[in-house]
Amino acid sequence: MFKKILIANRGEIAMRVIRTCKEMGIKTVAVYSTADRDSLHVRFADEAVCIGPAPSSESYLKMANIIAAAEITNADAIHPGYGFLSENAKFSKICQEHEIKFIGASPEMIEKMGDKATAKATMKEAGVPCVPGSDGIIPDFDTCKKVAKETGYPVMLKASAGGGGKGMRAVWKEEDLQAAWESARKESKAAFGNDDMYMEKLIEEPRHIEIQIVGDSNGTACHLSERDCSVQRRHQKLTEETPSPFMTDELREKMGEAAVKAAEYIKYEGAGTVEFLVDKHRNFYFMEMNTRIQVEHPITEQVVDYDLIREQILVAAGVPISGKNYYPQLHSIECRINAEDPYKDFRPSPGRITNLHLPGGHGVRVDTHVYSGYIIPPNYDSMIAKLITTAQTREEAINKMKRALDEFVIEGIKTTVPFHRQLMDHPDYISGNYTTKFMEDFKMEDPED
Ligand code: MV4
Repeated sequence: MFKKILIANRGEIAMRVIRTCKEMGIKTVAVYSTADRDSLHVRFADEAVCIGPAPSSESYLKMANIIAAAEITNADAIHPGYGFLSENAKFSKICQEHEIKFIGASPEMIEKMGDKATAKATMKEAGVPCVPGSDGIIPDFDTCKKVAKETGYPVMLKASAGGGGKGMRAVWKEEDLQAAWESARKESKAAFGNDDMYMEKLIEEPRHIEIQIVGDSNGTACHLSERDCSVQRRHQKLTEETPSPFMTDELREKMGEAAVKAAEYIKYEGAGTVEFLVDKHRNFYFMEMNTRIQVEHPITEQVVDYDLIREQILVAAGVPISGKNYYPQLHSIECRINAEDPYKDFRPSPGRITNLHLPGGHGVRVDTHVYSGYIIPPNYDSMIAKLITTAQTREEAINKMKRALDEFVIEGIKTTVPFHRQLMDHPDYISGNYTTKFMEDFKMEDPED
């Protein structure tokens, strides 16, 4: 087993990893930028190393500084958390070269799944259902026109290097195709330095349902059921739940089996997520695979009673998994609490937290790094806490969430707490009848009106 793990991240996920390491008797090393000098992960780790100034590009993304921090502290593994270097093939490779275990995917795996056209082709080969469309990358506009006609409008143009919706265009008729083709390529080139495009049939009003998987070094994989992440705004998830209100036992069996097949086909090692689009007829299609621990992992932990960070560490150390799948025994909901003003188009609201009271009690989990007096720097992600409630039924989990949101006191900055409180009263949320389009129609009710 590892003796010392360096956590190449900040915020709540750094705290999350430190907690599990402590429980496993593993020493921890925090890294921090000068903006995070007073962060809790710095205080709670056994050692801490400053890796640069506030901008991520000069600290949390600076590979040489992180490797140097691991070497001077004698860390034998690096946990990258999510974001930053967690899906960086070059960093995974550099860790290998320095004989430091990267607790994440191999460079080859990251490359294969990072390129969306390659990922899709691989999944198709594995027998995982994929959205009909082009056979890989489209070489030119004439081919694009031909493929669109064969696929049938509406279609979705997607950047192979894409993610987060960048370089993606829905096209409803042939006369709009050329403009979409050109602007999507331009956007992709600017964002990723690559303008390879592929095409799919457009799935209208889909749900985003993902399956958590774990694979070991023997090539065995299992799934831990689904998370419904359909409540998103500009490709940012706001809340997630498990089980999905749209799920049936039969669909879970089919999607779980597809995800395990995907993981075993590529000999996936570690924790990963297979994302699917699910249409109104409950057809499901492979969308992307994430080769990291995800923000929303706690809801899965709550309903299957399983520490995913512990499992990542065990699998990275070569411990085999049992291979059995896990099914939800409870219902769990996560609300992402962001330092944003939901009344002002969710604009960032960094600054000092002048007063804080966190909710608690039975079935309430708060994963956070903030405290009263903490200053939220403007340089990073705006998520400051994850509020997770767990109960026997969905209705109870919603009631618990309402109670916990009402208890949540945070002063000095604006947060998304009022948004979540209104969401929990929305008829379409309560009925479970929501899709990825939900937020397009959502309007905050102003308490002043
Ligand atoms: C789609 C789609 C509809 N049809 N593909 C969005 C992120 C990107 N990685 C894939 N995305 C989508 N792909 C086809 N063929 C709709 C989306 C999509 C979406 C997916 C999941 C969650 C939120 C979304 C919001 C807008 C569009």
